[in-house]
Amino acid sequence: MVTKSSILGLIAALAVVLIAVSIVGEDVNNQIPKIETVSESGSSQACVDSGCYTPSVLTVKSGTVVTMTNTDSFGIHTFTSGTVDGFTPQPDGMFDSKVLMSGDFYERKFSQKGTYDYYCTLHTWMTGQIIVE
Ligand SMILES: [Cu+2]
Repeated sequence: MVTKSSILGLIAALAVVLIAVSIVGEDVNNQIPKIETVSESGSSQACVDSGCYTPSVLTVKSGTVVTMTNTDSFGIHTFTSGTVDGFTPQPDGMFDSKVLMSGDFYERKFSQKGTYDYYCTLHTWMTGQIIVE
């Protein structure tokens, strides 16, 4: 039997689902602002296709502080802004973590919208991108 209260209950349940969907949708544009290095990314180029940084493309909103951590216990790495032409680094001077020992991290706030390429100065096959929206 359909009662007035069961219909109200159904509407309430639907509202909860819609709110949950909208929160999940928001999270897509609001990734956790951290980037890590892939294990052993410095000792071989096996990571190139899947990404030597993870995520290899990070999208954040302007004003976000991004934490870049060397989680690779097998090597030292950098997060240096710029591009790599062949194996020749072309730093653009926007940011540079300098050498990070395993476990070390570097933080930078991204206030300006744009696309920021970066690479590892020690292993120039390691490249990534930060997109600030
Ligand atoms: Cu490296």
